[in-house]
Amino acid sequence: HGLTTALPAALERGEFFIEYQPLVHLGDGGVRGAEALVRWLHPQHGVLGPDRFIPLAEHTGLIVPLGRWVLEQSVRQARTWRERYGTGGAPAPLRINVNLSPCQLTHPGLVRDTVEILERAGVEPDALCLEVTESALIGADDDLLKPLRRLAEMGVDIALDDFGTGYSNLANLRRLPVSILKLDRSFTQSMQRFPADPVDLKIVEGIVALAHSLDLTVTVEGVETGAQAEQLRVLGCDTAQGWYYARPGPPERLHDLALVDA
Ligand code: G
Ligand code: G
Ligand code: MN
Ligand code: NA
Repeated sequence: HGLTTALPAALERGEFFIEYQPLVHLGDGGVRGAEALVRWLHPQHGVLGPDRFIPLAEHTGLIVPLGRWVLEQSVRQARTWRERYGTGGAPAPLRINVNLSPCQLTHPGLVRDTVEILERAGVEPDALCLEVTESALIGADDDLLKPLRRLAEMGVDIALDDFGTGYSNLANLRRLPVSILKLDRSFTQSMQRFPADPVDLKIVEGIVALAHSLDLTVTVEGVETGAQAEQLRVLGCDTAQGWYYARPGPPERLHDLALVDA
């Protein structure tokens, strides 16, 4: 496969770049951070989304150095935002979310690399959230969870991404070192219909109640309208992400959005 063989050189040549999509607090509408989303500016094919090359990078193992690069860039960007919007010498409480592939979870250097990257950038662990998909943690044994647990103990947040699309046992959540549920876009999409399916509303309400009872916060993805945002706020969701607020974009874009110090 042409793209597969081009991947290592692409990393060396600096053909990857990161877009950031803001995370907004549903209560006050303030920006609380952003999710880092990697892209490849391919010399022939133009901009390729992660769905085009992340599976290839996972297959060849390049995901480990690529993921490390994404983490390093994102954490440095977080440092820039936190300084720029900080007040009275204190950094702004802006956070960065970075996606982790299952292969990165099993790579022995994960904890060490993450600690090093945070220290080099001078960023507190609680400014970082690592997103792991629900499917990556289904049936996870203790060996797989150990590095995540270690990171969580240091203050790094772990989010369960695409929540609701896998088949995880809800009771299983207690076993996982996660502090955030990212509710999959499919739930948000069902809010788009009016009137929304009352069963879907009940399901979201139930997930939120369960999450809060386990001290987890709930982030919703794929919010495209103000009506959806309001509905999800009423249902108790904490944070939102989606085109209604902003599409993924360059880091300067965050500067244009209203920032709340809270
Ligand atoms: O960028 P887009 O909105 O198309 O993102 C599609 C998916 O690609 C995301 O939901 C995320 O799971 C994945 N993704 C984006 N950036 C990264 C990354 O840096 N590492 C990994 N492993 N996955 C990513
Ligand atoms: O990590 P994850 O796979 O959830 O990445 C989010 C994906 O969803 C990215 O591909 C991103 O471009 C996309 N996305 C982000 N916001 C919206 C939205 O409001 N609507 C839709 N349809 N897609 C979105
Ligand atoms: Mn994600
Ligand atoms: Na997701």
